[in-house]
Amino acid sequence: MTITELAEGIRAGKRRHLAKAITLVESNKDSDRDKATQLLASLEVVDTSVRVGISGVPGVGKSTFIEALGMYLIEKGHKVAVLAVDPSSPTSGGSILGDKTRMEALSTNDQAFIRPSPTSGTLGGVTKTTRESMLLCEAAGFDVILVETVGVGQSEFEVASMVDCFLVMMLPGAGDSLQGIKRGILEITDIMVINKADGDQEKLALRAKTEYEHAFQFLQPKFENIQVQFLAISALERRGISDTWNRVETFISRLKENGLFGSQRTNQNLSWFNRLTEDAILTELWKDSENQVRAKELREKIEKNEISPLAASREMISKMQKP
Ligand SMILES: Nc1nc2c(ncn2[C@@H]2O[C@H](COP(=O)(O)OP(=O)(O)OP(=O)(O)O)[C@@H](O)[C@H]2O)c(=O)[nH]1
Ligand SMILES: [Mg+2]
Repeated sequence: MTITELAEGIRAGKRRHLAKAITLVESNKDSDRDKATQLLASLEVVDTSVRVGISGVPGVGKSTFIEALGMYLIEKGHKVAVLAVDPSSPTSGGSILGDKTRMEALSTNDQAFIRPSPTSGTLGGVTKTTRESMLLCEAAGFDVILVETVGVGQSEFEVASMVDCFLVMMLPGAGDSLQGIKRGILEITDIMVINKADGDQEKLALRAKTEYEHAFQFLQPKFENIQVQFLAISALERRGISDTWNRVETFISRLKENGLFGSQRTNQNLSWFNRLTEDAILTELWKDSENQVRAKELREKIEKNEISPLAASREMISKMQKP
């Protein structure tokens, strides 16, 4: 399939073309990177979408929630793309395939598009191509992009840096203390959803919600004038789904009213440009065999304590072959 055909298919909202294009974007081959760049350049930038990150520990109910939210949004006339970023799964789509049972309706609905992350361990991490995939989904007419992450390593922070709104899912009971929360998560949270507020756990969930609300009072807000939202829901019983979406929309409106929606996206683009460029420079430098040999020699000297890491690095830099 040519780039033009791919682009036409995407513009027409064809999921098969979208899937192929994402595969192209995910490829590490130089020639594919060129084609991907060409494809992205030929597509119109659509900036009317809403990008939402959804994170939480395994088992919190992300997939159940996304199935419910996705179907709710489709009923409202939206087209929903789900991009899953899962550094814990060693094979491509390991967990999302198992997830198909939990996203049964969504995975077979033609207004939805679900895509697992590429195999972990690729250069630049699992989120390396998620941004480009997101742009492709938007060009294909998907106006709500949900990026799901289980939150291992840096993935939560990476996802938070590519979405408009970051939603964190919590289990009831975990609110007893804030110690269970990974450092830095609170600072990137826009909406906190305590899931499984049903049956025996409903009271616990409501209490957790209050506790988190109190804890957040002492934190510096991410955006001035925009409060973090808290709610307790049951993804399984589909309670609180529309309420959650209303909070997302309210959050997005507040961003827009304060001129922050566009500036956040611009800042994200700028830091993404920096990351891509730095990665590319490093790749180019390490392609040079002289650089490789010199680094190897210096490493051996460090092992024998013949040179300090600082001195070695200065020597490396001073004699570096530039691409
Ligand atoms: N009681 C109750 N159970 C829920 C709720 N949401 C999800 N579950 C259950 O919790 C389990 C895990 O749900 P998933 O949706 O697979 O959770 P996940 O966060 O996607 O998990 P990973 O993909 O492993 O990270 C399943 O057995 C769900 O049925 C809820 O609102 N209430
Ligand atoms: Mg899941």
